Amino acid sequence: MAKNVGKSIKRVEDPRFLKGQGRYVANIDLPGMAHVAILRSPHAHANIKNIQTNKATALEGVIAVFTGKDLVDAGLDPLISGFNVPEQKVTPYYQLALDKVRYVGDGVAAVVAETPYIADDALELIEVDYEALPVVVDAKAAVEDGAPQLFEDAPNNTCFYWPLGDKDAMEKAFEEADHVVELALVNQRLIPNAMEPRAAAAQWNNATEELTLWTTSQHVHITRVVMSAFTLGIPEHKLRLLAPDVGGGFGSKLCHYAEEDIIAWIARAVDRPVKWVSSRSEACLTDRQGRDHQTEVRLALKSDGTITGIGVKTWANLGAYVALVGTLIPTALYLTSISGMYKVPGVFGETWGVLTNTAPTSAYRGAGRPESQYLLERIIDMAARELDMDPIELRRKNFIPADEFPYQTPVAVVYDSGDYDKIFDKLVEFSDYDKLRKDQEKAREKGRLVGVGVSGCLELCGLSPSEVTGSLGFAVGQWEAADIRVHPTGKVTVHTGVQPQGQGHETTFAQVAADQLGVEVSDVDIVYGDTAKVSQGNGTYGSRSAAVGLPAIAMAANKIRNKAKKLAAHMLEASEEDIVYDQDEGKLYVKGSPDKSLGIGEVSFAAYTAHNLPEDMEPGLEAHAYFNPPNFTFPFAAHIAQVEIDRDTGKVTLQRYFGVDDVGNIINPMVVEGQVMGGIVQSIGQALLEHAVYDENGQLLSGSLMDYVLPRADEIPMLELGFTKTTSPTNPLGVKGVGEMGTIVALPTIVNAVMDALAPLGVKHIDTPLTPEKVWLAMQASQNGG
Ligand code: MCN
Repeated sequence: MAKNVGKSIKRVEDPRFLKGQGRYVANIDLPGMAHVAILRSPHAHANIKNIQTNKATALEGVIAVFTGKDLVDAGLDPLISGFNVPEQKVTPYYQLALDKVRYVGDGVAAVVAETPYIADDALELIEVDYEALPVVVDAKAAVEDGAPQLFEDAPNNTCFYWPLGDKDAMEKAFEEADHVVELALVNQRLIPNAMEPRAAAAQWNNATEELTLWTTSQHVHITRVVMSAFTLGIPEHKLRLLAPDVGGGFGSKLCHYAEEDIIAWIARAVDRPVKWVSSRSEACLTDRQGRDHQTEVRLALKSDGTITGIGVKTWANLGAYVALVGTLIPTALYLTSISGMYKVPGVFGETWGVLTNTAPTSAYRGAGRPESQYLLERIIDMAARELDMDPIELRRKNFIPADEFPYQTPVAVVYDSGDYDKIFDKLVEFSDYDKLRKDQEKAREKGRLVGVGVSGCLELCGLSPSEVTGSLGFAVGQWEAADIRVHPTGKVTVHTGVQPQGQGHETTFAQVAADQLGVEVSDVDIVYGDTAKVSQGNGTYGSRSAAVGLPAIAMAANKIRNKAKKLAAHMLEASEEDIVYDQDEGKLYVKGSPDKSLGIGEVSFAAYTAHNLPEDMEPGLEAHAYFNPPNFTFPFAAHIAQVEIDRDTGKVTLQRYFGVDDVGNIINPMVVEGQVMGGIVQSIGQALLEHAVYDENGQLLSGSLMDYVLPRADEIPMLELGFTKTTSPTNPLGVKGVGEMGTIVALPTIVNAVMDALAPLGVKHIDTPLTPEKVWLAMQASQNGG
């Protein structure tokens, strides 16, 4: 029985956050620090004919003003695409626009001044002569002939086309189907809205020619490679990146942003520390946004409900430029899970990646997988209604049987492990599904619009196997690294290449390290997010930290244990094979003689004093490990929502919510529940409230939190959660990721519930967000025969 793993230990990081002692990039204040503000394009599409910066430069307190040309002249190369789809078009993304702006918010010039206020004032003195061009914001409209063109080298604004699966098998399934269900849906654009807006601060050391950049990033090592090898050209060993406390990322900080290059370059150019902090409105305009898919999905079934084919066509809006992983999301993270939990022979999907005059899109919690599971779980629900089957029954009929894992899907990936009947059994029991249905009947008899929505989902996560991700198009490896240093006194420092933005790594990682080494959680310090301290890593996204980061720690701990055993054997004059490393008690003893024992601290002290080491043993007790797993992990979930709709206003009230998740072995149940809850709440936002709306001129209409509606505590019902456990064979800890599960499953669950409530009125589908206005209009249209 593990001492710490599996326990709901309170998060050790929380006291500092609760006391306001977190250290964020915006808090960094260095002697002589200057401040940067960035001029943003007010046009969605325009040629830049001229930029006059003289008046801004002349303002008292302004240190310098730079344009895109200055950066290019100084040798800065454009941002890169870190994932490359075959035949992906090259569409240069300059840190500051050169001759053309392509979305409202595109950077045009940067002002450096003594204070942030002077920098902001100076922005108004920069005169830009724009020649406005026609605008396109909708992905399907952008691929039409005659649509405004963003880049000459990307005809019809099509950056790539990516097919996956067996087209012939899919077509055969539809030819032979008894029943075909079709749905066109929009997965609307979202703004991630991390609580901490992005920021960057940089310091150049003229003497050592080293540059330090503090940045709100989910992956400092990847950003360092990109800045060193591709954009800025400062050698990797002279470039130190730090992400101190990061206040939420949700995928939006999984990117290398223009501002990171701009701030780093300016610090060197003016030879002063500089800082840029985004405002909330600037964040709405320029943070990477999520989703924005237009999809046509078809499902082929036999009359008994057996699903035989899935066909998917998606136009994915990439925005104006390809973000670092912008093309990864609607391809390898999307089409690889379009058959979900189901055994379907004919599966084929295709994505067109489309450039439009909107902010670039990229990862947002779930990133590609909420999109795939939403279309699948929606159309399965529609099929159940059309075949007059219970939605759980139809799903059960098509699950991949538990004894068929590992399971090769028709869309490239192999599922590691799963038991989908088991999770639905638990959900049915846990939610008292039969009673929910009976209560619904009674409510319907009284004329109330009550709906019960069901959804399953699975997630490809634990982004890892480097051979696979490389073959898919990733530019970097996806292993993880860990370093353990046992200090002479037995206290432990763990360096990990992943880095939290709120996921509680300081606690859960310490739980694993403590158990692995037989020390207390309070004796372990988890260090992350600093390239000078952590030698290598790939950061946090794709729910990979537990499944890829923790095994690296376990592997390094194993090396430590082995060395400690060897040393203890020498100290106790026993043979190495007879030494027991007791991880519960934190001691090493001779088998059969527990009184002949040494504490971990005694062994590590001996390792460092090195007065009496075995022959060939080096002093010290530290180890390094890389973990490159053989496969992704595939956690899964089954959720139910109960909603009621107000007939007069169309307002949806979420009344009850049940979720059962399977994330393999759980390190910290409280953290895991928190992750699932946070994820569900984000999808309540997508289902009912949030939408990044651009008008036809490319102006962002929901550019502030007055217009972009986030869910609030009073709209969230009690989230009743349970778990099943199907361990993953892909890592020694048997864990699967959890960080995105709630987000992936909750959207179809809630939308299915709303459509279930509206079914008696004949409403089949409404695109999210299901605002009162949209629901009410759909109700009116159906009552008027529309
Ligand atoms: N964990 C566990 N047992 C498991 C799996 C995970 O105890 N079987 C713990 C882990 O040790 C970790 C946490 O749960 O403390 C989440 O682990 P994991 O699922 O590996 O996800 P990551 O740590 O890699 O986090 C990434 C994931 C993603 S992709 C997004 S987006 C996201 C999310 O996590 N963004 C978040 N959760 C977030 N939570 C907060 N507060 N803020 C964000 O920006």
